[in-house]
Formats: sequence, C-alpha cells, structure tokens
Amino acid sequence: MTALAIPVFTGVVVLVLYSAIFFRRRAGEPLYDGPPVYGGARLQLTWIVVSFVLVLVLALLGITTLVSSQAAQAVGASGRAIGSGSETGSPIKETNNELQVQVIAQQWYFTYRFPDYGGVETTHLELPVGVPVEFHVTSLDIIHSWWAYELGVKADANPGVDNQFHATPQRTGSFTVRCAELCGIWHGEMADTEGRVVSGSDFNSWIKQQQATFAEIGKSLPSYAPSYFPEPLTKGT
Ligand SMILES: [Cu+2]
Repeated sequence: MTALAIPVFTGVVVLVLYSAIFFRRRAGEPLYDGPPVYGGARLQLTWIVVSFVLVLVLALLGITTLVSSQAAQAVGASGRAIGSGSETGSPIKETNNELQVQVIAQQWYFTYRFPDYGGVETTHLELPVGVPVEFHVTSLDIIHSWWAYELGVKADANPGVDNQFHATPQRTGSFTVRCAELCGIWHGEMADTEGRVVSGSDFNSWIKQQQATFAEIGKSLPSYAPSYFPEPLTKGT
C-alpha cells in the first residue's frame, strides 16, 4: 500500500509546489480568478481510470488480507475469537484440553487465575510455549479490555461476562499486556505490564512458586467462577 501511495503523494505535492511557485499572483496582476478552463478530456479520463484502478487494487488487497486466516499468525501466535466462526479452520472444541487462564480486570490492574492449578491467582502472566490456551476474560468492576497483541488477543473484560479466546504461543519471550478501554484515572497504569512465554518446565516451576506465594492470600479469595459481579455494597469497606 505504501508503494502505491508514494507516487500519488509525490505527484500531489509536486503539483502543489509547482503551482504555488509558477502560477502565483505577481505584483500588479488582478485579484479575481482567471477564466474557467474547459477541455482536457484525455487528462480527465486518465485521472479517473488511474484513481479507479488504484482504489480497486487497494480494496482487494485489504479484503484478501482481512479474510485470510493467516493474518493473526503473522505476528507469531494463532489467535481466534469465539464467534468469529469456523471459517478460520479449527472448530471450537467441546472437550477441553487447553490450559485454562482466567484474566480478571479491575481498576487498575489485571490478575490471572489458573483453575487447572487450584484456582491460584497471580499478579503476572506466564504461559508455556506451544500449549493451546483458553482465555476467559472478565472484570470485577467496570469495562476494561485485555489486549495482548503479540498473542493476537484483544478481549473486552466485562463484569458478569466470561469472554473466551484461544491462542497458542509459538515462541518464548515477553509480550505486552495493555488495557485498551479507558477505565478511569489510572487507566494508563494498565498499559505497563508484561507477560512471558516460557518453556514447559519453566512454567511448571513458576506456577508452583505462585501457588506457594499466594497460598495464604488465596484463602480469602472467592472460589473460582466463570465470571464475577461487582459488589457495590461491600466495596471499600
Ligand atoms: Cu482498564
């Protein structure tokens, strides 16, 4: 698209500069417009045809990229939202052998619960490489949006809603996690967290360590549920 846009942009800029320099009003010339110009049918036709073809090519480029199921994989992860349908290939599995990760948003941070590991709640996210993950994105208070673009996942986090997404991290490394929904005065604070994709054995030792670290706090957590509702009456007390 850049390659197609550069000649058009250059042409416009050159014509504007050329006109400004060579056709500008000189001292003593009248202030009113010159006489209208007619004709130039060939120029007009060329102009219309070139614009038409350019726009058509750009639209086709955009549409084929959008339809292509490879688009998300280009960033190193295969992500797919439930509801985007089975046209992307793999249908939604009923028997679930994916790693379950619940993303809990609240003002103003994300926490993560792992129902496969006793519902332990962690303050950071690590994922094992090559393992399919089923994300369950929800919120405790207001609307947030969990955005981990390297994983191809961006999901609304709404109280009382279990928003499900699938992704399989393809290589180890860190990824950015952001809140993509203006959610109050410290919304910006939710733009500064980082997740990590690690080897299977590193993940196992990490999750064990998290279970040990958060065991005491875990006792006062509500038991794991697909979603949670705000509790305005008890909030702040
Ligand atoms: Cu937020």
